[in-house]
Amino acid sequence: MIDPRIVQRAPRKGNHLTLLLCGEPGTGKHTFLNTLAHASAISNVDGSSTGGAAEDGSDCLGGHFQDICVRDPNFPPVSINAIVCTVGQEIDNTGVAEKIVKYLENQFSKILEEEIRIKRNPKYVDTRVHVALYFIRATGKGLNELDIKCMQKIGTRCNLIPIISKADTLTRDELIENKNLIQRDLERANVRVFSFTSADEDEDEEDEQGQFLQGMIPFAVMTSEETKVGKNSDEILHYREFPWGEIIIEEVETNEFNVLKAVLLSTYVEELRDRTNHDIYEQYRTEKLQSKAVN
Ligand SMILES: Nc1nc2c(ncn2[C@@H]2O[C@H](COP(=O)(O)OP(=O)(O)OP(=O)(O)O)[C@@H](O)[C@H]2O)c(=O)[nH]1
Ligand SMILES: [Mg+2]
Repeated sequence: MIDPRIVQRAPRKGNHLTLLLCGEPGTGKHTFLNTLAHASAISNVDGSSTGGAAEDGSDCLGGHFQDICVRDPNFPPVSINAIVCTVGQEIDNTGVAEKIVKYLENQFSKILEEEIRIKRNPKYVDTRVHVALYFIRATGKGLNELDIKCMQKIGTRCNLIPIISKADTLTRDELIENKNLIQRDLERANVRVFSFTSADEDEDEEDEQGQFLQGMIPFAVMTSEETKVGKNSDEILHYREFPWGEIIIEEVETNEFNVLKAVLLSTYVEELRDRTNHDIYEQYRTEKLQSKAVN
């Protein structure tokens, strides 16, 4: 179900997005990706720790790379390069945030090198990450230190969208309380979160939508890998079973996964790419070229 407040963009050819999914172990990163993929299963979803952008061995992020093409009848097709990175699984987590940022910067550095080449490589593949989804444990009240540190760093080099996963494990009141605590912690720590609101005040309709989305941060999502075919044979529905019955992920009105899905596959896909290119990469580029000029 698509929220009626979300305006869809007209389908575009060649929609593409590079997605980084970060968070503590077991926060539902792979399940999110599977649900987003609109497939009954993605082969190799727990995939190799190489592949994709890391094939040249220069990135050493230790993430899992996954390429998917989302063919959901409700949205234009989008091809997604996903990198799934688990944080907080080591006893000593110092350096994990830096490692992620290094990965993000390495992709910028590659394109910068390409740009200043006299003869450009026509086959150059742009591996810059357009959006980082940061998965926050539903049961934590607010943010822990590692989450704050990682998000502070990631937000400087990527469009960052925080998510509370497994929202179905909280009551409505618990969810509201947890959202408020996370919003407070994000603000206190000056985490740079993706802004949905338009700087252009003329765009009233979009700004209403932007404010609606901004107020939703962190998005509270429920996802599942269990699937069945919907009424239309091209429709795949994800469900989660409970002792009291089952829920269809796509049909739960309060599930903000459905809103986030529209954001990623349609409404903000271009904006995420544009901001990566024009704001975040541009800032990196200026810093690098200035530091070269000084040295
Ligand atoms: N109740 C509930 N469980 C979920 C949800 N999403 C995922 N899970 C379950 O949580 C467990 C972990 O999910 P994964 O997707 O493997 O988590 P992950 O973040 O990829 O974990 P790592 O690879 O260890 O970092 C699985 O048993 C999922 O079925 C959800 O929305 N609600
Ligand atoms: Mg996983």
